[in-house]
Amino acid sequence: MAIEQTFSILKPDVTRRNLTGAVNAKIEAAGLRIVAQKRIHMTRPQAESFYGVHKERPFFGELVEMMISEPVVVQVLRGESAIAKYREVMGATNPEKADAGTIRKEFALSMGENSVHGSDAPETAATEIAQFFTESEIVG
Ligand code: RTP
Ligand code: MG
Repeated sequence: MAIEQTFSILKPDVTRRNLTGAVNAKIEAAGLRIVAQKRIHMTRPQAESFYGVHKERPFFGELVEMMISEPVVVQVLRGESAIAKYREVMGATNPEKADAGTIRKEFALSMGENSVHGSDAPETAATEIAQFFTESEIVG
């Protein structure tokens, strides 16, 4: 198995409820290392471009409004099979369907306010990381 990097966002419902540390504890307990992290307030163009793949979906407007409503924490996570492992730790998109012990089961409020984002493939991980971090900001 290979060491990978994945891109993570702690969404506004996490920062608003002061759950950054609680979510990070789950990430670290899963063996993923936080090798870059910053708190930002996403701009509308940033959010629209980040979720561009969903721009024709009915929930797109609501999704963008939610992502720019409060600060977020953007991260790079590193570890063995980090992309798949983080998706496992996150749980299903719909928190009602998420497995016990996952971040979304424990913290998510709804399908939209579902606490975290994680890249779904190596290609998207690389583009998403490059959208928010320079090489020198990632410290292994
Ligand atoms: P993400 O991209 O944020 O990691 O989440 P995901 O892969 O599990 O889910 P995806 O299908 O890519 O959807 C992106 C985000 O859009 C919001 N969403 N709302 N109201 C709805 O029906 C709905 N469906 C999706 C969620 O915030 C989801 O994480
Ligand atoms: Mg997705």
